[in-house]
Amino acid sequence: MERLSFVQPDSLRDQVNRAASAVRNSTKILAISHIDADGITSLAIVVTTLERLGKKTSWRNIHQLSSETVLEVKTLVGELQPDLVIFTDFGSGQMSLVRENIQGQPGIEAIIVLDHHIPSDEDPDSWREKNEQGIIEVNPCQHGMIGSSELSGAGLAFLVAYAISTENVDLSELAVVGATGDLQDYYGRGFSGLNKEIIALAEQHGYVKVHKDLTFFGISTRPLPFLLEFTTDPYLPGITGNRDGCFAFFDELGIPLKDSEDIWRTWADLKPDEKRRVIQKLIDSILQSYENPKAATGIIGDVMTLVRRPPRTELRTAKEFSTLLNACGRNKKPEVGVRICFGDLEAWREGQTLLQQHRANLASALRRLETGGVEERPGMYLVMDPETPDTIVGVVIGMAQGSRIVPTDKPVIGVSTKVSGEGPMLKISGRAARSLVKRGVNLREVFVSASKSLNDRYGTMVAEGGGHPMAAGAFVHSDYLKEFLEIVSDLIAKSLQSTDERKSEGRG
Ligand SMILES: [Mn+2]
Repeated sequence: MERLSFVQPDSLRDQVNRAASAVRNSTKILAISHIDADGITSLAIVVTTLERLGKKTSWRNIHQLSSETVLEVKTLVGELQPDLVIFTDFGSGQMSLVRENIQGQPGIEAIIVLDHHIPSDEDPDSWREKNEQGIIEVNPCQHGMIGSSELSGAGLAFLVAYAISTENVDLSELAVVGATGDLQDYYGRGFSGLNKEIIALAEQHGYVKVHKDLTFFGISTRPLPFLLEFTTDPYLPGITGNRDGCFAFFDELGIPLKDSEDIWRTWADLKPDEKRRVIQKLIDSILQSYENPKAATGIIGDVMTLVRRPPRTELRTAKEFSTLLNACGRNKKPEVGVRICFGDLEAWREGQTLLQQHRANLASALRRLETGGVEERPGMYLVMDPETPDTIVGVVIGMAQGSRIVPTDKPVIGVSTKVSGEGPMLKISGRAARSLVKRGVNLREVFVSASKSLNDRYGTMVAEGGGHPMAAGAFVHSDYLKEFLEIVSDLIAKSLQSTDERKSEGRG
C-alpha cells in the first residue's frame, strides 16, 4: 500500500510527492520558517529530513514574511547560493513577494512553499500553474480542506518528510506539537482531518498517546496549586490568580499536595479517584459562576502525551512542548526552539528560562490590562499598551479574552507601540471569539481589506494584513495607525450590525 494513501484528495498527495522529489533532486537548501511553535516544528522537521538525506542545509526563522523581511531572505539567497528554497508555515499569503524577490535568483532551481494559511492567489487552481514555473506550493486550502483546523504547517512538513522516507515517522511527534501550538484542536475539542491521521500514525508507532484528561496547561510539570492558579481558560473565579484559594481548594478535598518524599505532586501524579474529585469540584465551581454551562465543557479534552519524552518535563505533553517553543519565538530566540526539537539539551535549558520570562511578561501585561488598559470602540475592544512587546501582544489579548477580562461580544484588537525592529511598522493583532466568527465576523478579511483601502488611498504600501478569521494580524506604518484602527472598527461594527439585523428579521 502506498505510504501516503491516507492523504486525500489525490491532488494534494501528488503535490506532496512533487515537493518530496524536488527535495531529493536538490543539493543545497535554504529553509525559512515562521517563529511560532508551528513554524519552529515545521522547520525542525524539514531540516532533520534534509540532514538525514545528507543535503547541505541552512535555515532561518523570520517573524513574518513581509516586504521588508523578504529582502533579508533575498540577501541570504545571494550569500548561500542554494538551488532550493523552502518556505514553511507562510508563503501562500505572500506569493507575489516570493515571485518578485526569490524566484529567478541565480542558481535557484525550485521553490517549495508548505503553508496552510489562506493563499493570496484567488484562483484555487493557481498551484498547477506555479508547478510549471518551478514554485511547488502545497496548501491544504487549495484542495478543499480547512487549513486552520485540518492540517498545520508542521503536519504538512511531516507529510513531505514521510513521503521522502517512512523512517521519518518519528517526526510525527513534532507535527503533533505544531498542530497543538496552532490551536488546531480548538482548545481540546479534538483534532480532525489530516491532523487526526498523523496523530493516528504517531500513536500506532508508539510516539504519542491520546487520552481524555484535564486540558489545563502544566498537567505534567506544575505543582497542583500552581496548576490552578495560572489557569485562565476558563477563568476560575476565586481560584485563578488566587494562591490561597488554590490551596484551600485541595485542602477541602483532602488531597495531599506533596508526596511522601515532600515533593510537589503534579496532576499526572494523582490517582484516578483524586482526579475525578478535582474535576467534579472544578465543574461545580464553574457552573456556579457562569450563566452558560458550556464553560465547563472545555476543561476535559484530548491530551497528547509524548510517551518517549521524559516525564515531569515540558517535552512530555504536546501543549507544554508547544508553549516552550512559542516562548522561544516570542523572546526572539526561535533558533533555540528549533534546537530543542533537534534534542539539544543546552537549548532546552535556555528555553526553560525563556518560558519563565515569557510567563512573567504575560502576567504583568495582563495585570496592566485588567487595571484600565482597554478602550471600547464601536467594533472592538482596543488594547494599546506601549509596555507590551509586539511579540506577545497576540497572546495577551487572547488570554484576556479567554479569561473574560475583556468581554467577548466584540473582537479584541491589540496594538504594540513598542516596535522591535528598526522600521516604522507597528504590529496589530486581533482575536474574535468563536461565537462571533459563527456570526460572520472574519478578522482576516477585515485586516486585509483595511490594508487594501489604505494602500489604495495613499498609492503605496502602508499596511499588510493576514491570518485566520478568529486570529489575524497586520503590520501598519505608524503614521497610519489611527486611520487603520478607524477603518477596522467600522468594518467590524458593520458586520456585527448586519448579523444583528438578520437575527431580528429571522425572529420576526
Ligand atoms: Mn501554522
